[in-house]
Amino acid sequence: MLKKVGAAGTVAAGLGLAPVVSRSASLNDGTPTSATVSFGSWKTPLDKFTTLPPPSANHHRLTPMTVSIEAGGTVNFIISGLHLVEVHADGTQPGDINTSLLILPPPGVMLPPLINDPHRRIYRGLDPRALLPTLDRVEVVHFANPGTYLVICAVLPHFLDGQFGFVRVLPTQHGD
Ligand SMILES: [Cu+2]
Repeated sequence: MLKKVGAAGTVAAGLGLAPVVSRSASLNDGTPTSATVSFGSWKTPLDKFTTLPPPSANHHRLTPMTVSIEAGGTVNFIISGLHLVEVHADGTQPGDINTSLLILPPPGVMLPPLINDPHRRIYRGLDPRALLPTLDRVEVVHFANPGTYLVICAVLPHFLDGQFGFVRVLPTQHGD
């Protein structure tokens, strides 16, 4: 009996369980250090099992439109559909994006143009055209410094339809 308890204790110590609990408590000051954004979503009713959905089956929005995290935190973009995640530097507004700079699809290919404005762009995600037909994915972006960052979908018709939002990165509250 005593031998069994001792073995279990050894296993727990080896996994480092106690330090993990202690660390998460020290970071819990009320401001999230990560946030999740739904980057496009599938409308219902829909059956993706057998058919590649048409563009009209997707809701081209960021949900929520604005999230707040602490500096050093992350945003988990959960991407559903043919979208291209881009983050632009602190203070960029949607009107600053030059929508005349485009990557056009090859002749005869029925795909939308992609915005290609590198000005103040600090992150660009995977080219969704290369991912067809399996578009749904996650991209996690790290934000080191405070600021208000514009996030857009660089698929031209989506951006023009209002698929953008903001990440507010607040100064770190905890001391470590
Ligand atoms: Cu999009």
